[in-house]
Amino acid sequence: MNTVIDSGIVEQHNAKAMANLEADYAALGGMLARRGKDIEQLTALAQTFAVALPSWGVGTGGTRFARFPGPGEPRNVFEKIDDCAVINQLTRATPLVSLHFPWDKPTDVAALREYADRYKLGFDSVNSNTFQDQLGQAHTYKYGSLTALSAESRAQAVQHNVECIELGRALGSKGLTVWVGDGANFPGQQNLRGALERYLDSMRGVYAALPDDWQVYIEHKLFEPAFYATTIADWGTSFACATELGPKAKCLVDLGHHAPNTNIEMIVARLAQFGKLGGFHFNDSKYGDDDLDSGSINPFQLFLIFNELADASARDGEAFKPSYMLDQSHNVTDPIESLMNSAVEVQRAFVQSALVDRAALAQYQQDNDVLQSAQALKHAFRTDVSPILAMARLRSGAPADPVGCYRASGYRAKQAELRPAKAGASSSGIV
Ligand code: PSV
Ligand code: MN
Ligand code: MN
Repeated sequence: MNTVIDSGIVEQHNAKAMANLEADYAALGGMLARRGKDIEQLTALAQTFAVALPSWGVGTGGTRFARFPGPGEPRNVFEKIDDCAVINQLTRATPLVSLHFPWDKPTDVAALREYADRYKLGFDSVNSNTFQDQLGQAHTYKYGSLTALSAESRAQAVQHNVECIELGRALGSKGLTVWVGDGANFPGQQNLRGALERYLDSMRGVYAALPDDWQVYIEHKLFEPAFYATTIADWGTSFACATELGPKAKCLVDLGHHAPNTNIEMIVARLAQFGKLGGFHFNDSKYGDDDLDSGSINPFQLFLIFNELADASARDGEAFKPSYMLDQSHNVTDPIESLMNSAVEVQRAFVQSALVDRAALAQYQQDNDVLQSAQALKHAFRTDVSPILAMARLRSGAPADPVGCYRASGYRAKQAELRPAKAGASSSGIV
């Protein structure tokens, strides 16, 4: 397998970190043993964790106002794969990449698959894009895509999704994520029911093109760019559409796509209960679809979501397998560092959720012992599982501290030389 960072650098880093890590691991192991938890089992569990990387996340993001490019940004999908390979090499938690079309549409699909394969990277669900007009496109999406009144725009949007499936198939992916920004900016602009009828009609065309072993993920979002009424605004609409379409259609929960203070973990519980939880776009937010790093604002919410996932797993076993992906925008940090950190934060919530004493919690609930029920969750959340995560990485050939090792490797500085900024790239541009 090809690696981007010299494995000697990782070994050197771990040699320095080993003594402290072993001490911390032994201390945590002892504490967990007194709680009836086997640290070795938890470390093995941590090693199974995987969250997919968004191809668009390795470039510096932007806001509606400006974009401030960083040094050594990837200039094409192959360079994006290189950066994703770094993240996976240093975390061993991100073996799949999720591509967005046409942003990252390869001219040679087989070559891209082979290129990724050399790093042992695979492809997660592919994402369609009918929220922008592309150069030379025949029909505009200005007034909607899958919901447009224009039959031509709708047909074009369906066709684009079908092409995404074809591309994804050639890449070995098994799912299509559909997010549309369709909706209305003003009351009266749209017949609300009519728009959803057209959406469903279009999605039936997309659904019909799905291979047998594929799923389509419907991603809801409260608002933006439609500021009055978004067609697929909430999980209820998403659930109704996924149910209408059939068993291959599931709902995708992007953490940033809800009103502030929404109880997202309850949405997760509901979708899991009815077999429609397809997957996640992890990120964090304070106000809206901020796309901040996972776990950076509200790590307790992330933990509570994983607590519901652990409950669903305990109930449904192997059959319960939602797909995990990061969907973030990195405006002021090195995207590689943010993505590594975020993967680790999601993995942290996963491991913490395994610390919940489910039998004790069930008994507290049975006894209406409200205080202890809440404490059962807090106890798990407050446990610092960092030594487990570091040891899991180490055993999988990754560094104890991914960001520290990445900085020591000088990868970014090297890329800044190899990938010179395009002329004018430092001026701000709307993304
Ligand atoms: C929309 O806000 C979204 O979350 C969807 O997943 C898009 O495909 C993605 O962001 C990338 O812009
Ligand atoms: Mn998303
Ligand atoms: Mn979003």
